[in-house]
Amino acid sequence: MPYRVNPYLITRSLHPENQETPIHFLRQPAIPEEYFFKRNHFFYPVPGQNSYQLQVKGKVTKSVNFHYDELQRMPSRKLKMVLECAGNKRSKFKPKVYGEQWEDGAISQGEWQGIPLNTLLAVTGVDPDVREVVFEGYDTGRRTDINEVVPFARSLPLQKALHPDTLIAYKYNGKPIPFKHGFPLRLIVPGWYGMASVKWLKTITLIDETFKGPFQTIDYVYYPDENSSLKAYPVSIINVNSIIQQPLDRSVIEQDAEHIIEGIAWTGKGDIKQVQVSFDKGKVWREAILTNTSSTAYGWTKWHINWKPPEIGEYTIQARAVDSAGRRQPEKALWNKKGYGFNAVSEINVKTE
Ligand code: MTE
Ligand code: MO
Repeated sequence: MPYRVNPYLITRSLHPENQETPIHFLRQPAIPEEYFFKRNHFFYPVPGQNSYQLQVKGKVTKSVNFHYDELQRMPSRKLKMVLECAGNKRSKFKPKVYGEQWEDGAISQGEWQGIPLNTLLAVTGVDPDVREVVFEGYDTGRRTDINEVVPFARSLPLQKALHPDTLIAYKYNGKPIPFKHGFPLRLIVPGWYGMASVKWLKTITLIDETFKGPFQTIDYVYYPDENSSLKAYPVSIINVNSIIQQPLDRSVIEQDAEHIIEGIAWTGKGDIKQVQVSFDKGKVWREAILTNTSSTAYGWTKWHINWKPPEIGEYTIQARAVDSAGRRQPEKALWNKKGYGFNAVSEINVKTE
């Protein structure tokens, strides 16, 4: 099948295909397919057919195969949400870490439509001893670290799986999900980093133990510094974070003019309450104006602030977001071996003349 390749995305790896979005394209509230970043651990699977079925099995009263067509007739929900890779901004860690060197663009936002997973689990029944729900995709490949061929599979704690916003999605921005983003069915877990939202869903299995797949126990774990007293723990909720989209980093701008500094901010916990901007390396923080704050439960918030550079010279512009859970972007991100969750204060440099 021929797929269109968008020349404006930045390729971090060709096979599997990993591409990020230049941040100036992240301005619409619903990002179209051609500007949607791609993160794949394996080659693309064989595309699903319309006769496609989703099997729900394991510790259930009865296993059920749900047909793609039947799913579309069940009561659905629509959610506009940020999908961000846990490795977004990895290239900014110091010291550097291994893995795709994402800059700021492994993030997107769009509207997903699907059936709450709890609707399907009400049909199958859930055994009382269930602890986790495992989601397996159609894509498989050899992991050289464990020398095994495995599918991409992830689990959720039962409580998160039952949350009404955890969806089995079949539409993106009002159309069937683009193949590279999970057609025909994709799990959608708002508020969690992207690895939780399993594409090309094949099976759902309820288990009474903790899932030990490599994408759960080797990858997507915060391994802090060797010397640190912090213990390794799994990657889940999106950190509070932001980007400065205008001006772009290392721009040369006019001194004797009013500039609009703008960007987006997002979080996996509550919503964005505040964005502060500094033009003097953190001595003074000014409040940015937030727009579209309502309607953004899982979406990003746009912010802007006006600025007239006081003199000719070089400036560092910094932005830090605060969420309704009271979390704020830290001065220094928590360094971890695999480079997840980078959310230090956002920073660009400009020169005025
Ligand atoms: N699902 C499958 N089946 N295979 C994958 O490799 N990658 C995950 C997640 N779901 C992945 C997957 C990761 S790490 C991210 S960040 C998102 O999908 C990326 O979604 P996208 O490619 O639609 O942007
Ligand atoms: Mo990811």
